[in-house]
Amino acid sequence: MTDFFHDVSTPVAYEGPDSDNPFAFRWYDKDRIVMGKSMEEQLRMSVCYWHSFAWPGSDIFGAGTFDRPWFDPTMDPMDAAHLKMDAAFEFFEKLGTPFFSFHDRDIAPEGATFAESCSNLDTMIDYAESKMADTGVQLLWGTAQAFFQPRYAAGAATNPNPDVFAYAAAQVKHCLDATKRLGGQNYVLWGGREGYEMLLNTNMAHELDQLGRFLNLVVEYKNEIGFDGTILIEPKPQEPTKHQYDYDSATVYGFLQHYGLENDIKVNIEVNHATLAGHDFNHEIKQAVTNGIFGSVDANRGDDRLGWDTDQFPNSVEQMSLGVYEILLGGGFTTGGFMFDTKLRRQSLHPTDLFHGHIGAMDTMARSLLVAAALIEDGELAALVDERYSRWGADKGQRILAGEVSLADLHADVLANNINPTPVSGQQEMIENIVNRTIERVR
Ligand code: XUL
Ligand code: CO
Repeated sequence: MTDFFHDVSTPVAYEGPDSDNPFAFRWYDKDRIVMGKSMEEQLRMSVCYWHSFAWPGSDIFGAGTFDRPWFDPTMDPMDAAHLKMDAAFEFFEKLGTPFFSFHDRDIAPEGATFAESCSNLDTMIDYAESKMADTGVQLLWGTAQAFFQPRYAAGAATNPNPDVFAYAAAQVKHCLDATKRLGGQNYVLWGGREGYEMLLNTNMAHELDQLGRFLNLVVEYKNEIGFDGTILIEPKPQEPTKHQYDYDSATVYGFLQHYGLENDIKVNIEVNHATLAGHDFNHEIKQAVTNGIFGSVDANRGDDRLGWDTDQFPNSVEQMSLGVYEILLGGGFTTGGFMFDTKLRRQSLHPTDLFHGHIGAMDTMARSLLVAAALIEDGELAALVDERYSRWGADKGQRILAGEVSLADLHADVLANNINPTPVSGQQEMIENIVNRTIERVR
């Protein structure tokens, strides 16, 4: 093990809510059983490689602020990649997350040719394999970075040039092989530039068909090689494109149905992508669970004042509890988990800031799990919902849903029986109070 994070000498431990040790968990007690599984198994938390180790602390107005030895431009890129991986695994192990996630280009530099890029990745996958064996850290998901390089400026799968489509397909094939080799539990596709910047130069119908074809190729290949993880699309409404085709969960579901993929691909929902799409996080979860395509979560948050994707660490127990509640109602994670697609803010340049960000986020998720589990175990909210729809259980409601009555039948019924429904309270404030009481109560 390296000692890049030498300020944190022991693995981060659980000390309970009364601890004020900044390097201890106050809520994440990994072996504590919550709704039949340990916290570790329920939350399946993952560190992301890109923001934590490959991003230098730059923003759209300013250069990198992070002083990490692997960013030294005079270093051989493969030596830098090894050094970065040493530090990354030191961090995963000290923090105690069971998983990590990566893009191909986060862990291995792009070479002068595609063949060299593949060989760089293969070398780093070998190294990751040995690191995983040594530490027990597992891979939640892998993904190909098909949006950074200038060749992808006009999209990857949706590029007007079929050679770019082919290049992206080749990159995804190689990365899917690598993900399988490392026992990855999922493979993610975030369509960073699969959208348009200008409608006037865009053949939308053609681009959608290209994307549908691309995803079918991925599913066919996944089956061919026997990858038993889940293929996930990560919806996002825009940024960097003006409009991204996989705008939100509902749009993705319609797209998957149109291209015959709704049983093969699920969604990786990112909290701040939901916000950017004008939705609440729990809405996106509910939408995906309802359509049977819920897969995994990129846990983060935005900033109320900034319009771009700031990817901050989650710190709202209320926001996360409402999301975890929907996840638990949907049966919990299977192959997915909470992946911290989170970056430090530019001024948080000390390596230990990475611990503070993740410790706070993991405690937020753990406490949210306790709140969500308490809401479910109390059953008060579920009982209110059941009661609210209970009249549909009677004969009239059942006949309507079964398609046994026509519009004219309903017209006749309302006239004949002088039906005049009176509204009932939705009890929204009372329900909000139940949530707040539960947040106050759980320990
Ligand atoms: C970008 C984003 C990506 C994906 C992986 O907004 O969320 O980091 O999670 O490509
Ligand atoms: Co993400």
